[in-house]
Order: sequence, then C-alpha cells, then structure tokens
Amino acid sequence: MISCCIFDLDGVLVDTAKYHYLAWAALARELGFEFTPEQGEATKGVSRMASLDIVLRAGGMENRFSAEEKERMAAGKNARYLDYVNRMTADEVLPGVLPFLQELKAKGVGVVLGSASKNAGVILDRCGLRALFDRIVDGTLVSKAKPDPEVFAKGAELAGMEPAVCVVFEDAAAGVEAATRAGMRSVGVGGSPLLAKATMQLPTFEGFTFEKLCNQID
Ligand code: B16
Ligand code: MG
Repeated sequence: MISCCIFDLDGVLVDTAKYHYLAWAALARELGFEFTPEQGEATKGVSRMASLDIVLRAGGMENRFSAEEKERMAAGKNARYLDYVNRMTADEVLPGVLPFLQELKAKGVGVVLGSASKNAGVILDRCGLRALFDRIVDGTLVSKAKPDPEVFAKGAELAGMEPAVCVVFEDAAAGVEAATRAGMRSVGVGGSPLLAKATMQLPTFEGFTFEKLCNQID
C-alpha cells in the first residue's frame, strides 16, 4: 500500500540543480579553477557546506580556508543562487509534476516535501506549489544531511505515516540511500544511472499517474 509520497525538490519538482551548479561553478572560477558539470553531480542532494567541500576538493583547495572564509564563500554562492531562484516562475515546474501532485491530493494520498535545501520555501512559493503539500521538511528543519534518513523520517512522522507506506521521489544517489535507510521505497527521477539502487526508475513525470506508481512498485 502507498499512502504517502515524499518529494525531493531540486531536480525532482523543479530544475534548480542547474542554478546550484552555475553558482558553484562561478565560485570555482573566482578561485581560479573550472568546476565541471560532471563534478557538479556529486553536490546533488548534499547540504550547502558539504557541497562547498566538494567544490574546494575539485580545485585541490580543501584545507586552504578557515571556517569563517568558508561561511563567506557559501553565503556568496547562496546569494548568486537566489538571484536565479528569485526569477523563477511556475513555468519551471517540471513537466507532469503538477497533474501528478493534484491527483495525489484528490485521492487523499499524503504529499510531503523532503528537501535538503534551506531555500525550499521560497522556491515553492515562486512556483506556486506550496498549497499542494501537507507537510514541508527542508534544510532549516534537519541537522543531518542525506544520505542520513532524518529528512524523510521526519516527513513521515509529521504526516503520521509509517515508513512502509511512504515512497520517496529523488534525483540524487544520496537521497535514494537516505530513503532506503529510512525504510522507504524510492523512485529514481530523471534517468541517471547513479540512481540504479532506487526501487523503480522514472525518466519524467509526464503521463505518470498514481495507478502506474502502484502497479510498478506495490
Ligand atoms: P541550499 P534537494 C539540495 O536540495 C540540492 O540538491 C543540493 O544541491 C543543495 O546543495 C542542497 O539542497 C542545499 O541547498 O543551499 O539551497 O540550502 O535536492 O534535497 O531538494
Ligand atoms: Mg534533488
């Protein structure tokens, strides 16, 4: 039985992963090196400070900066990221997402957000998605980053659901691992081979329905 769907945000409902990448790549350029899209994959689903460490490691600069300097770099990256986010509109909700969320609501299936991002609220508002969620767990509410299961365990708990009836939608390997560790099934969104451990794969939400989810996963 599936009674609750828990959605990652970046890369699942909206393509903000590209904005995260652009903002990190700009920081890397300021520091004098290129941060490639392939290297950017490893920052998906990972917290802001852990992402910064990934970027600095890519440039061979992991031990060069004080905690204060790192905080400043992360704040600069976030300001750049917010420049993109503050221009987002509902057009950037990924194809098929809105009808799927609306169908879940109409059928009484729990709809929960489980995102590592501290900017999740502003993105949901910009894209007109907030009202579709019963519960929102974001980076401001959790202390342990994915692959720790905290964000999904908290989402299920707030929604009053057992992990066994929850399905997590994720675009990052760290998120799929977090779902498994939370005792939940998972849908790997976007078709990346890095998501092979998810219970099922979903290249796009276009044409996807709750019935198809139940048929493929239950
Ligand atoms: P912020 P998700 C994650 O969101 C992103 O995938 C990851 O790239 C980012 O570093 C993290 O949020 C923190 O984001 O800097 O906005 O707090 O995929 O878990 O929705
Ligand atoms: Mg994501």
